[in-house]
Order: sequence, then structure tokens, then C-alpha cells
Amino acid sequence: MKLPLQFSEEVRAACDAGTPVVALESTIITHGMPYPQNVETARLVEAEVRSAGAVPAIIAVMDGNIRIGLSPEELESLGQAKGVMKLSRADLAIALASKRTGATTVAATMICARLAGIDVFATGGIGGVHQGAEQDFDISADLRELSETAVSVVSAGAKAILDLPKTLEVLETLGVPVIAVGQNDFPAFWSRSSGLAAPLRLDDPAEIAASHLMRARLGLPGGQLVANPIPPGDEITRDIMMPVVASALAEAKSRGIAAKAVTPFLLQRIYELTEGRSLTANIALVLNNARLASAIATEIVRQRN
Ligand code: PSU
Repeated sequence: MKLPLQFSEEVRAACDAGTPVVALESTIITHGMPYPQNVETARLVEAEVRSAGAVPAIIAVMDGNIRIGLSPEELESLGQAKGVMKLSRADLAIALASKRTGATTVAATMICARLAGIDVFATGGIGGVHQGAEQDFDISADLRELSETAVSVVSAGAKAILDLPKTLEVLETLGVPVIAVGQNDFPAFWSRSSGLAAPLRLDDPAEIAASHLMRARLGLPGGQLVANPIPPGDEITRDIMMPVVASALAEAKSRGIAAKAVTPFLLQRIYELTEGRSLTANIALVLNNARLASAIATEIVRQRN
């Protein structure tokens, strides 16, 4: 049986020509940002990747096919669609086999990028260990995916709604390299610093590319988490964010929000509580990650040849 993998013409041509490609996820579009800013951001991110000399590939599942690269019309309709499935590792095969449409999380996007031969993926922030996980065991499948699938993921750390010390511990247990860029601290999505040191630091995209390729040579199965802090002018500092996050978390708890609904609920609530500032910061950090991912993808192509 053939793999249900469909490339857009642009991405197919880039892969054939050896042009660097950067994968982008679709859950950030359907569950992470409101319409129309979600579609506008996706377009800006695609433009950022192109202007850096790489080709963007938004990944989603549509009518039972893994799509690698969407047309502007498909992006628009995904951005407006309601009740889209949020697909992680556990859901991907079922969505494909039953010819569904769904948005891919970091975990599912990594799986699809790997199948498509794409090494680098840019997102906002990965999922991680949720606060209170010692009781409810809510740990994102993104973490295990990073230990299993050989894709370098560029993110602004992990979302500050999470338990960041536990998230770093789990990544360490799983053997995932967590590489801060340009600073020693692990970034906290909207804020440049989490107050926690990142285990590793590399400031040059060429070094990040070299370690990506070295992992393959060593036969190590997983990827790298590249933790790129939000630019200084765009950050919302931790002292401002922490009370907002605490109040959104309390509300999620009292309303009994659980499992896959937690992250989208918190992002929406924080957007309201910050009167839109969290979204402006989220857009800035995704664009910043797209730039770095393009530079890493370009270096991987150069060093491989
Ligand atoms: N980055 C963002 N916004 C998002 C996400 C990432 O700026 O909404 C999504 C990713 O798809 C990630 C998901 O996989 O949030 C984490 O969801 P969960 O905590 O349910 O695993």
C-alpha cells in the first residue's frame, strides 16, 4: 500500500533540487491562534522562510492524505475550519485510514516531516509536562517524539503554562538535546528566560546543523530541541506573565478542562487576559524561529554536500 503523502509542487521541486525546506505545523493555525491572525501569521512565516532562501512546508492531514505544503486557498480554509481534529502520534494513522482532516501537533508534524525527508521544523513552543502532572499525568506526546524522530525542532522553548523544570527533566531522561541559542537560559515562550539553565548552548546555526548530522552518523534516533528566545523587543517579561498564567490555569482547573483541550484553552484565555499582547508576542517568536530554522536547514544542505 502506498504511503498517503502528497507534496505541493513547490515543496516537491525544492526536495528534488536539494533546496532547503522548513516544515511548519498546523495545530498552531487551528488551535493556537484565532482567525484571521492564524492565517496571516502562517503567510508571514512562509514569507520569512522564503526570504531566507528556503522553502516552507506547512504540514496537515486533509481528506486522508498527509499534505506537505498547502496552497493559499487550502491554508485559508484550514484557518477558518471549526472542530478540526488535533492530531498527535496516537491519532495520525486513524485520521489517515478514515480519510479525515486534521491539524498536526509538534509530534505528528515531526513524524510527517521525517517521512517527507525534511530535517528542520519551526514552531512556537513545544508541548511538555503540564502543571499538576504529578496528579493527572498530563505530559505532551511532543516530548517522546523528540526522542524518537530525527527532526530538529526550533521553538521558543516550551510554553510558560507548563511545568518547565519537569519538562526539562523529562527531556533529559529521554536523551533529547535541549540547545539554547544566544543565551544560557532555557526560554519560556513569551519571555526570554525561564530562570532555568538550558543543558546545552550553541549560538551558530552551522554548529546546530553539524550536531543534527552527527546524530544521524551516530545512529541516534531522536531529534534536537533548539530553544530560541523571543527577540528582546517582543517579549512579555516573566513578572507580567506569571500571574496571568496562574489565573488561566486556575480557571482551566475549576472548569475541568483536560487532555488535548488544555493548551488551546489556556492560550485563548491568556490572549484575552493580556488583551491580545500574548498573540503579538507569539507571532514575533514564530517568525524568529522560522528565520533560525531556515538558516539551520540551509547549513544542513551545505554540510551534507
Ligand atoms: N506553538 C504555538 N502554539 C501552539 C502550539 C505550538 O505557538 O498552539 C501547539 C503545537 O502543535 C504543540 C501543541 O504540539 O501546541 C501542544 O499541545 P499539547 O500541550 O496538548 O501537547
